[in-house]
Amino acid sequence: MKKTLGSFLIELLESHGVTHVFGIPGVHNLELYRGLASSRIRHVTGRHEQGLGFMADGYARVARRPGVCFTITGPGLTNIATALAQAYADSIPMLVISSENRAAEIGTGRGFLHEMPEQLGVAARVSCMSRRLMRPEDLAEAISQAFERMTAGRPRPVYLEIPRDLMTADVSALPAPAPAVRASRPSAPAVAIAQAAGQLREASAPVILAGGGALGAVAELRELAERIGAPVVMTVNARGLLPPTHPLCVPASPSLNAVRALIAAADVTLAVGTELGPTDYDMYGLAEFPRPRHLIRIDIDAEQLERNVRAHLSLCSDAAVALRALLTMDLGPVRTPAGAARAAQARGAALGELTAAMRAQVSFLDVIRDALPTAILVGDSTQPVYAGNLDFAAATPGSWFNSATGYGTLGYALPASTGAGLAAPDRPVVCLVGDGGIQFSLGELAVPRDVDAWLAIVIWNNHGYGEIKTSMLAVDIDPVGVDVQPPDFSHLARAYGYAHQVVDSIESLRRALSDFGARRQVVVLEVRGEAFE
Ligand SMILES: Cc1ncc(C[n+]2csc(CCOP(=O)(O)OP(=O)(O)O)c2C)c(N)n1
Ligand SMILES: [Mg+2]
Repeated sequence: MKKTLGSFLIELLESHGVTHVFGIPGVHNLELYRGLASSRIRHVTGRHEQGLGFMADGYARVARRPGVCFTITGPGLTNIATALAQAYADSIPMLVISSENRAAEIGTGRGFLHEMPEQLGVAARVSCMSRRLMRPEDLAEAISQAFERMTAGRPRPVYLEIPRDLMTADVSALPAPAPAVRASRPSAPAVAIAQAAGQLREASAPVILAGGGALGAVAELRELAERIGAPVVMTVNARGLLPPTHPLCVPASPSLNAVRALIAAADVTLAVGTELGPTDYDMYGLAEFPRPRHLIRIDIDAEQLERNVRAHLSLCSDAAVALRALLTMDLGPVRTPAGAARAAQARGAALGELTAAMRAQVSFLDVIRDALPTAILVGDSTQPVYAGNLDFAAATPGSWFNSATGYGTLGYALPASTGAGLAAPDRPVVCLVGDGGIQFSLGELAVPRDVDAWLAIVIWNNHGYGEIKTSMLAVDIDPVGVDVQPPDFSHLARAYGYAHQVVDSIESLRRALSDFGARRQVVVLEVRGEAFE
């Protein structure tokens, strides 16, 4: 019986453990859908390709596996390019498989449907690998290569395009795909580990800076921190690595003076899986992050070790591999209590740096976390998310991520929260989005209903681009273009069959969350922003 390349692709994805594909079908990629309905893979249809990409991103962060998307030639690819760029900036593994015109049509400029110049080149700019399938017999190898690139080193998006005429090729004579092998992760040489261990053993006031790259090393990082008594400063993507009640937890931004003072006073600073990049370490672009007195960096990406802040000792390694090796070494006596006092001091001082409005917004987030301890909070670029990025203690690793950092795309939160929920179907998800940001991806409001999500869409409604208005006023620009009126969210919720509630006090927030937490549902909670200022 004939087996087409398209149906073979589905088999290959299954063999790599893919459970969900986020896609929008069209005539060009039709053949990718052959065999999908009878496979174990669940297809989730977005309403715009940017939404697909953000769903895959949210899915990948929570599942800790690549998110996979199917798009069409041309506009499908340009629409998803923003999500690719967001995933690239945040080191998220995502595989976008797109159609291309027939091999002989590509690059002719004749004006075929969806034809665009240099589709492959556009995708290459926002992915760590961009490849066109040239021969049907290369598919299994191409998919293996894609998964290797997404999982063996620094995770980043990968792009694969398949000319339409290849999709129908008969591949029934090709051998069955070999089982996927897990690539080994890079590790630092033993001598560098020994050096780092020696420096940590001698340290009397060490500090750890943890980034998203440490999320695969939760237990190891905690054990190391406790052994050497190091407060753990967590970037946005690392929040929750230590629970809020842990004595060494510093869930505050290294952009704050209090946290910088903690690091400045450290004799040894160990940075694990963190870019030391400006959106975490200098969130408001006020002053470059100062180089610590003695910096040890662990990063899986050799190039990243050269960026932002030069280390005194660099270890190119997977975080868990390096930390496990360090834990086998002599690190001196256990010194948790001394570090706990420094962590407590930094936490207190950090809170003191927030404005009253920001403190109110952090309390708002605390109420959400405490009412829904297992929830995943997915944020957009909106005021309470900025405040949280400065000083919010997430309950668990990976339960706080947003687009207010890094690439910073408005409209991320709604689709990303839907994807997050698909990866953790038994956990409630809270989408934190502004009235401006949600309008960037309103169409994706339909998807939570499609997938029977457990999602609270918390809209911070301040009737416009609040933070941008504040920024204009701060530099003496007469506000213009920022007082944009939102739609009536109660009508909008009704259009999709979701309940809608207004939240204008901590009590009404608690009530709404308790109802939401009691059963699987999608609710729209419209927050009157001014009530929390
Ligand atoms: C795609 C995109 N376009 C523009 C911006 C610039 N921008 C950042 S925040 C913001 C306003 C967002 O308004 P809203 O979601 O209501 O949040 P608020 O500041 O009012 O809390 C804008 C326009 C952006 N981050 N992303
Ligand atoms: Mg707003």
